Amino acid sequence: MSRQMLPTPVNRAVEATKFPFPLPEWLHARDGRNTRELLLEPAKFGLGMVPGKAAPDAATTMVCGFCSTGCGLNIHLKEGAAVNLTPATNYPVNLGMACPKGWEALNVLDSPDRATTPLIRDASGAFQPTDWGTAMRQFTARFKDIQTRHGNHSIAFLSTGQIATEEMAFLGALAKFGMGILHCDSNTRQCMATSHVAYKQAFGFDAPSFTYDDFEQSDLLIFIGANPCIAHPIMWERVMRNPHQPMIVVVDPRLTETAMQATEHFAIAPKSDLDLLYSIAHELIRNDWLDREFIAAHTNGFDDLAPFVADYPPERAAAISGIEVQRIRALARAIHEHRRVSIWWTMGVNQSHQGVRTAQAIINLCLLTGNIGKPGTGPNSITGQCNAMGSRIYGNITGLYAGRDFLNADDRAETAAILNLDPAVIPTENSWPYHKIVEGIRAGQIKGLWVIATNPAHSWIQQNQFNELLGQLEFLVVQDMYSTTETAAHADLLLPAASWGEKEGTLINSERRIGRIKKVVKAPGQALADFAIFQLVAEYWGCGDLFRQWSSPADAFEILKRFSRGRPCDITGIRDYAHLDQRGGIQWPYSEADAAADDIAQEPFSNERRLFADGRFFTSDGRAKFLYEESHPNPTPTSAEYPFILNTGRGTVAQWHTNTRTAKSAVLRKLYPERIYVELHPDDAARLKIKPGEEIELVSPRGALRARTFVTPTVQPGQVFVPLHYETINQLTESVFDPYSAQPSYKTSAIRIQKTP
Ligand SMILES: Nc1nc2c(c(=O)[nH]1)N[C@H]1C(S)=C(S)[C@@H](COP(=O)(O)OP(=O)(O)OC[C@H]3O[C@@H](n4cnc5c(=O)[nH]c(N)nc54)[C@H](O)[C@@H]3O)O[C@H]1N2
Ligand SMILES: Nc1nc2c(c(=O)[nH]1)N[C@H]1C(S)=C(S)[C@@H](COP(=O)(O)OP(=O)(O)OC[C@H]3O[C@@H](n4cnc5c(=O)[nH]c(N)nc54)[C@H](O)[C@@H]3O)O[C@H]1N2
Ligand code: SF4
Ligand SMILES: [Mo]
Repeated sequence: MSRQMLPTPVNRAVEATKFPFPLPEWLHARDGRNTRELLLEPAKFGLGMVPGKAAPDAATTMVCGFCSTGCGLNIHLKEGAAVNLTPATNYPVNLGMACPKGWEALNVLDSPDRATTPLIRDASGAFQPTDWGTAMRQFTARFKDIQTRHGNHSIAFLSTGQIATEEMAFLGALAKFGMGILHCDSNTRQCMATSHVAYKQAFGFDAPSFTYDDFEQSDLLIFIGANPCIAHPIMWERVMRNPHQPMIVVVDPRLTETAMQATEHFAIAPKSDLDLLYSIAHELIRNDWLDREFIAAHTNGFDDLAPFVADYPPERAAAISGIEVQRIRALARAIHEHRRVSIWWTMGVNQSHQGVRTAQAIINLCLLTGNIGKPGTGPNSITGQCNAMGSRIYGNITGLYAGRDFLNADDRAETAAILNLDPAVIPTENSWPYHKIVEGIRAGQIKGLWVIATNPAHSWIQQNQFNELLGQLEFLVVQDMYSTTETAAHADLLLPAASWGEKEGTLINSERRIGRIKKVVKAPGQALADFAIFQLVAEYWGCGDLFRQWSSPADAFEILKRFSRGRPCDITGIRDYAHLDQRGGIQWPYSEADAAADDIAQEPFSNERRLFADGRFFTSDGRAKFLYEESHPNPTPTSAEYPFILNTGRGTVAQWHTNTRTAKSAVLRKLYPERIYVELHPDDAARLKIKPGEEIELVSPRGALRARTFVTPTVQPGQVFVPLHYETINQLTESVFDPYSAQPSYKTSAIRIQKTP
């Protein structure tokens, strides 16, 4: 790697932009808005300080277990145990940087509410500690009893994008082929389902094509519904290193930290992205700003797309999105005039009533202009959780391993052959998606639920309804590293899990890079790695013999290699875990042929791999598809009674989701507001006579919450923003889903605000 090791923002102000509006005292912590300062001067904030520990005698590198950036962290060891960490300078992802969560990753492991023994709910409703044997016997007896009385499909699981690929893959096999569980899903549904479906339909495989170097190679970067300054700060640092004086456009209803640092901010009306994107396609076609050669050679459907978007002139989009016609035209022209255009999207797109079509409208723009497969280009979905990508490919949840299909007999036969199983154990139908499982609980079809490494009682949409349904279950098992999560509060049985840093395996980041996690800390008490818990379940369930091959994470990795052979995600060239260490992670695909070529190459191995350089996609004819559909208005419009649009998302760089982990670090706690707050425009505050800092009530037909007001012009009038990290947030959200991906639309609920009585 010839890169400089330290961040050198070349083209933009080195000084972090200060938040341009006055911040109240209680929000000063939210100088975390000013995340660059946290990244560039971590010691100033007490990050990475572990007083009182012994001097290290060795170090090892592993990837961070929070977000999908997948930063490399050097773990400093004393006699094999972690004493401290620092961001790896030679890891191709982060080049010596980490955000506060990464710096504090070891410290959150040490907490009095770690689950250290299995816990069984007693008759009085209290948790009682027990041993693994008792817990497993109860697990098996209760779930089997439900299956006997209500049929195989009456138990379900909800899992995660935050455990190792080997673990989620093993769980998928165990539950679906060993335990007779059909219905299962994961929190990846809340997050990446839209991107998964959008890519699969357009490219024939769920294949984001980019590599992080593209952040540095683009001359026009467009971020749609993405706030990387807060959610993916190290990716944003890669943008800051871009030497091409890039134009940066942010499309977001809020003036986010990212928008503040961009060249242009398009303060779009919520959920009008599809109209905006179609109008840009309209302009590109009308002006013949197209890569006609690319379209002819590598795509299908252009002849139908052109008349379709003819109905979406900028005037129409302007009326809906609030973006002026001239700015829409100028953006189309900018896409035409720049040589390397990349469009990045995250939850502002994926969490929408038409998320899949919006993602595909982004893909269409790149296909129209040939901005794909080349450095600095691409329709690029940024993933969220550290291993959402692993769950998309190897979760064995919505499809069989490595992009295979439950409905396809050949795929089932191959799967059975690779696992040495009777094909009859493989379901011939698809699982219900998350929201159908929830409905299944309501309808009494699902009676038992196993929740692994996710906290839906906080994070699932329309919380009151969901939590009521948890109470209807006959048996709820929660497998978590802490015993005090909102979901654990409803559990009949809690299984204590070892966490990141306490177990082995691999994670796959946003740019398809497979990196290692390692055991550098002993798990507390009797907590076990999720992998080991699944092994116990297999034995107690009585199907252990089917899964002898899954004897360790490293063996599971070998199984995944076999599933990947000849597929777009081929990783047969990765020799073993040590190979991942040597190479600073490896991006898929990496076939045996790739590895052989690398081994004889004179040049140092290039650690940046892009897809589609040859214009061949994974569809049967090798062409990408233009996909589109009429845009529909947001199904949850405001009304006289509920006149505000509630937007939700990431609040600070120091908070992670439901805050089970990040609340455990004293340093992180200082970097975010302790109490829930709502961002409200000054005009609305004045009209409603709400003072800054006043506690107000937010009400939807589904629930209510109280929050402190942060009066700020970063939100538009008529819109409010509340971070998702506080327990009550999903009281207000409404069950609306994308029809293709079934991903919840978390960002556009109609609510009213009122003074507290
Ligand atoms: N610090 C921190 N980092 C994280 C996480 C965390 O919890 N904390 N979580 C990780 C995970 S799992 C994920 S999925 C990612 C999410 O990363 P992001 O998607 O970047 O984060 P969000 O804040 O959820 O949403 C992004 C933006 O979408 C905007 N938005 C809302 N509605 C619309 C709309 O209709 N159109 C457009 N164009 N934009 C809209 C919001 O205003 C918000 O600024 O972050 C990852 N990184
Ligand atoms: N309103 C609103 N709601 C949202 C969103 C939004 O933007 N707005 N975003 C959605 C998105 S994108 C996401 S990804 C979800 C996230 O929602 P969740 O997945 O529910 O959130 P987390 O807090 O990450 O939950 C992970 C759980 O796993 C536990 N855990 C951590 N490591 C391990 C481990 O190794 N093993 C085990 N067994 N347990 C472990 C943690 O303690 C925690 O309880 O939230 C969604 N909810
Ligand atoms: S940016 Fe993401 S992967 Fe990197 S240190 Fe922060 S949380 Fe970890
Ligand atoms: Mo997510």
